[in-house]
Amino acid sequence: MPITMYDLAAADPDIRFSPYCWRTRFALAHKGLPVETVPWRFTETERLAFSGQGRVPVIVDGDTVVSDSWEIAVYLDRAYPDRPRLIPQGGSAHALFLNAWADLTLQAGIARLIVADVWLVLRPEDQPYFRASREKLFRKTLEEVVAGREERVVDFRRTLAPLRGVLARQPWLGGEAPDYADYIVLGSLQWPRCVSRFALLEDNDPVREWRDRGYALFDGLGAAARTV
Ligand SMILES: N[C@@H](CCC(=O)N[C@@H](CS)C(=O)NCC(=O)O)C(=O)O
Repeated sequence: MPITMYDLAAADPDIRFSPYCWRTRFALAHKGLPVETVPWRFTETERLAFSGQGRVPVIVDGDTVVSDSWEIAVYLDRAYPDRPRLIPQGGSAHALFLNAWADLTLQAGIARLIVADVWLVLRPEDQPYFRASREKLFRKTLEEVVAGREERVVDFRRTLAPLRGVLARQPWLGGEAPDYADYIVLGSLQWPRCVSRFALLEDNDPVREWRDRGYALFDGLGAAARTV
């Protein structure tokens, strides 16, 4: 039986844009596990009540329910030890650091450039919740948050220098082959790619070359994502 995954959707149910859900999509593909995704919207928290919390991704694997993308990756390695590992055995520090960096630094930087574009792709009934919750967080309107992004993106690109440093030495963040370290950051970068036409990365950026190689994995899973 395929694993079920609750996946954040835009008004267009085929636009799936959550960075965390993308991490899980790549993780399931890496494990070779079939998945059926269920579109979920921001205001449908009661539909996730069975998971004991209100955020996606959530996976249902037989009788097991797991939420939180990191916990899902850990679960998949534990439940499917014979399939390729996502996180090296006994060596989770590298991926755990990337997870925290992507959540707190990378995605915060991306949000300041594209958060108003997220609002645009949502269903009208989800827009008030998204605007109110994010404006409370930023203490500004969404439009004020993204103002001046054409100039500010230059500083954002500089913050990706550590990725470029690693990718100059090895083809994947995981080393010679991709692993969950790659899927964390590929997930974060899939979010702006799906909801916004704003050019986050320059064409000749090595991060972009790696990203496109990552999106070609698993028969082009990431490349095939519906974008605005
Ligand atoms: N730490 C969680 C974060 C999950 C999360 O924040 N998901 C967002 C979608 S990108 C969500 O469900 N947000 C609901 C909301 O903002 O109300 C993970 O890694 O899965």
